[in-house]
Amino acid sequence: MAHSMTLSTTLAPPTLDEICINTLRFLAVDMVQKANSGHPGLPLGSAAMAYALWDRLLKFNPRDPLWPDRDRFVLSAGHGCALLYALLHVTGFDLPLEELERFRQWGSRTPGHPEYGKTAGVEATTGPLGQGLANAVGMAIAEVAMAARFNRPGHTIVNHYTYALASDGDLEEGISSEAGSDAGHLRLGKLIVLYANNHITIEGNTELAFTEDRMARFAAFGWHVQQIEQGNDIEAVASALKAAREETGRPSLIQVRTHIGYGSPHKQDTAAAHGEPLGVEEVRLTKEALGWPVEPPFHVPEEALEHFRKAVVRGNTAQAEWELHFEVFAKEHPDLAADFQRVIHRRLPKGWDANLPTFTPADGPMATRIASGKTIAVLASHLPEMMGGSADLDPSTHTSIDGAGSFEPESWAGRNMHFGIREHAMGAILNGMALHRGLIPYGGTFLIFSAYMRPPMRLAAMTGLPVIYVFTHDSIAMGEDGPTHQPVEQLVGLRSIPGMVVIRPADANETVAAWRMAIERREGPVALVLTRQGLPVLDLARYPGIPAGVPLGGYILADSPPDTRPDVILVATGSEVHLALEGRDRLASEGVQARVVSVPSTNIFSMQPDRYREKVLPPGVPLLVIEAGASLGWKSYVGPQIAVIGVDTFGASAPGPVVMQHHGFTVENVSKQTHNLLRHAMEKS
Ligand SMILES: Cc1ncc(C[n+]2csc(CCOP(=O)(O)OP(=O)(O)O)c2C)c(N)n1
Repeated sequence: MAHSMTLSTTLAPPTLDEICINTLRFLAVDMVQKANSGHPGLPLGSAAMAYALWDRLLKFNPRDPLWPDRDRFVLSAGHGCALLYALLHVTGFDLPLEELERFRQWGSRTPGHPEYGKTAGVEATTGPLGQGLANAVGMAIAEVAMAARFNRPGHTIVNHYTYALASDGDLEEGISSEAGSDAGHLRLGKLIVLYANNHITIEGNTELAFTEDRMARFAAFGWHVQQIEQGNDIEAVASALKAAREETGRPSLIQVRTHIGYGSPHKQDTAAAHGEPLGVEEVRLTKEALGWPVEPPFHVPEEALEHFRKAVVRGNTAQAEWELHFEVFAKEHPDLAADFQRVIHRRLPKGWDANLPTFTPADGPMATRIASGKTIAVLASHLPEMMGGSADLDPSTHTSIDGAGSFEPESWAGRNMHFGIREHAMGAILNGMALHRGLIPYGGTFLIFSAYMRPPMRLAAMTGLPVIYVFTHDSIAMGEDGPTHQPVEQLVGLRSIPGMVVIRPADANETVAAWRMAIERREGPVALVLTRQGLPVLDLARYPGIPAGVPLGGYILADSPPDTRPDVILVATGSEVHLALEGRDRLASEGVQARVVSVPSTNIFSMQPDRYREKVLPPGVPLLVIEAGASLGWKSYVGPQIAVIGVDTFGASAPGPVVMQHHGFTVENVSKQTHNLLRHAMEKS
């Protein structure tokens, strides 16, 4: 067993660095042991390199964890969070020792994986492997984009590094290749990844499944790569980190040979150290092996604490210097400085929604993706912080900002991002950009491929990140490309993510209102779901309720004649609203009075007070729902007297109108289903 630095084998008294590293190791070990749950192996093996970074190089202020120009540190291997909590505690963040003692317990600030917003100093919610690494790419992108926008000769207001600590699992996940490839292409020189190469994952040795040359792989992505054979050698780690910082034209990967469960006589270098407490006896043996007092647990030697807490003075000083510099910058560039403060605090400027388009039937038929593109053009002219793009689909998604240039190496001021065909990384990069703050990030692809980016979308919702998704080609009506490209279950799937707001506008004017909601929503992500095919524009003169109705999620678009209770309510979303309107006319000619309710967002509608919802959908009135997506969700949503025209198969390859017709999206079927529904209701009453 390679205990080259165990304190018991050296006669010399431990150095302060060694004491500090062991403080981190055993805080983590004791946390896991007390919780009887967690991952001690990675903290034991990676404490030294994390210490080298946090002690020697990382720029942060424990007293102001959100200082905009701090370095970012993402623990991509989120299962090793006991190490992060130990670092946050000892360096003086608002994380008292009692919180470490409550690791993984109800309501603690030390949850089982890092959760952004729960713990001061945690920069990203991590745990699903690979996400953190891609978040770091997004943060590094945000840094260069912000620097391009705000720095001026003599004033480097934005100037920080982004670090990530990644494990084998992070690098095995495909997203690390997507994000790594993008970062290499973009030449993100201030992104530095420490890779804990400990040869162990859950099932055993990495030889079981992970044998490629990781260094060669990242070098091929265009990264600067370095290797360290002895992960406990903090001087080697520190000098590699410095070399990485000097390499300004490429992101850096530092592959560090670490030992999972370092110091544990029976568990080091075995999978047994990965995800379960060492056990009381093994904790004792490990402490003894590394020359650490067995009792008390959660021991923090005074000299270690004193040393770690220098981070507070260091951080305060660094931030004060930055603030002084910012004041001078603000005198010379008052508008720019005000704008910096505005975007960092996610405030919208006055007049941000001026000149938003309104459309008339004369403009139509217009696909909502086209209306979205026109809306982006106006919004982006007022909101320089809007930055986004698509996964190689811009000609289809209409997500680019005309005249704003491409965001490419050496062209960091460009606002149009080219994510390449990398949806998974795109989602996580957008999260990283939002976490960094200062930008309104958005990304587009076809609705069907939202499935490729669900893991980061889920994290965006969990974390409450204001990210905007532009999903086009939103139903079987997209036609000829066939079932592989026709979304069916995506709508209900996205709606089911807690905190995700899905908006599927019915026409160009609803699309403008949807974008307004997306920009205004600061507390979580919004998915805009848009058509490929042209749709009639709803005349605002005839339907004046649209601008006020869309923000409520659902509203009465066209009612039964005044003072009559509708016989049936046709509930529709997106492109099917037009079919509902046609159905209403047809039914009127057949003596049935129908109300049409447009529901651009079920998520938002369900948040409205009962009173409002019952006004829109009075109990007892039968409902026919028309939506070109899986019917799941609607039936429980609105009660028993309901029928759904939906899509519960995979669609088919044919021109869009033909596919829609075969799936029952016709006026005839609306009429037929309504009569069936009413007959059913009569029989039951
Ligand atoms: C996407 C994803 N899949 C699976 C897991 C479950 N998981 C947690 S850690 C881990 C692998 C552990 O190996 P490594 O990344 O090398 O971490 P170490 O063993 O060094 O702690 C797995 C599969 C996960 N967290 N995320």
